[in-house]
Amino acid sequence: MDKENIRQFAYDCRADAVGFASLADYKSERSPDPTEIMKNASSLVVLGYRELDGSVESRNVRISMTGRMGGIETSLKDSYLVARHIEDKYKVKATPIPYGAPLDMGGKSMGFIGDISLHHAAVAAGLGVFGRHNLVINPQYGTRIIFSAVLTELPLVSDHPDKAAYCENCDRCIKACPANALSVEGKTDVMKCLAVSQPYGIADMIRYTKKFIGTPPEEQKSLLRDPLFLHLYQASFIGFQYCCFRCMMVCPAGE
Ligand code: B12
Ligand code: SF4
Ligand code: SF4
Repeated sequence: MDKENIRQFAYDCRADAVGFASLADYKSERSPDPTEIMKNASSLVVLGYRELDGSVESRNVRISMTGRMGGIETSLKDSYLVARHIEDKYKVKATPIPYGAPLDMGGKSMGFIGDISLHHAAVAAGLGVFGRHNLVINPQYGTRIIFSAVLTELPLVSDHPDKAAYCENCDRCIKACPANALSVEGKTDVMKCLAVSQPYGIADMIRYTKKFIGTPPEEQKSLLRDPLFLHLYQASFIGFQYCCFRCMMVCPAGE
């Protein structure tokens, strides 16, 4: 009853896929304990948003990123509204979870581990299964789906796990990866992926800052017109600016 009410509410927002996971079924070994976020947390409502084919398939990565930004903004607004609906209707705590940022940039995780691992949450909520590219394949939208979630005290039973094998083992993702980041099964080489998918990220910011500091003041002026600086400036207000969507794009799995 509660699940169907929340599911319908989420669909009425803009979600393309909605699933529920009891925390007992959410298993992500390297992720933090969700009860550190919310002491009496009991379940996750996981929301899926399809990527637009026109954006993902564009040869212009700014256009792909624009489609992604639309998905992120929609998912953020929806997860806030779903959390508010749960608090209003059921008088228990609920909170939206980051789709990506903000991340804990300090400590051991160094920005690589989210507060909740959304692909593990999606699997626990029956929204799909991992493929060879280490992304979740949804039966309807294939790999072209991103996730957000709501953590709540409301006890909810997990949706049925998806046991189907959607990955066709065609190796297209491995061959298409420009960073060669998927050559080892079950593991994405994070540093290789990052270098290509986020060329204006933190590593480049550190490199640029070091170069700037080490340059004599009279030459610093020209460094402020360097294209890399201008890209870093833009990325600093976009957030994570992805410049590669290949593993999502080439995967044939899904409807
Ligand atoms: C940090 C991060 C990254 C990092 C590191 C990834 C990593 N190791 O987890 C980098 C920069 C490399 C990255 C890259 C990408 N990411 Co990313 N990323 C995240 C983020 C913010 C946190 C991930 C996290 O906490 N992982 C938890 C750790 C503990 O996971 P892990 O144990 O290391 O698990 C990894 C492997 O062990 C493996 N794995 C785990 N269990 C199993 C089980 C089986 C059977 C198999 C085969 C593999 C497998 O998959 C994981 C990924 O490598 C999430 C958002 C979120 N909050 O979840 C998005 C997220 C995972 N990213 C996403 C996407 C789409 C991408 C990119 C395509 C970039 C882009 N253009 O959007 C690439 C794809 C890279 C790839 N093919 O793996 C989506 C995935 C959607 C989906 N359909 O699955 C997420 C969920 C964002 C979202 N809101 O939807 N990402
Ligand atoms: S996002 Fe690009 S670089 Fe990263 S794993 Fe996928 S195809 Fe490779
Ligand atoms: S591209 Fe092929 S091998 Fe890679 S995840 Fe999709 S179906 Fe599996």
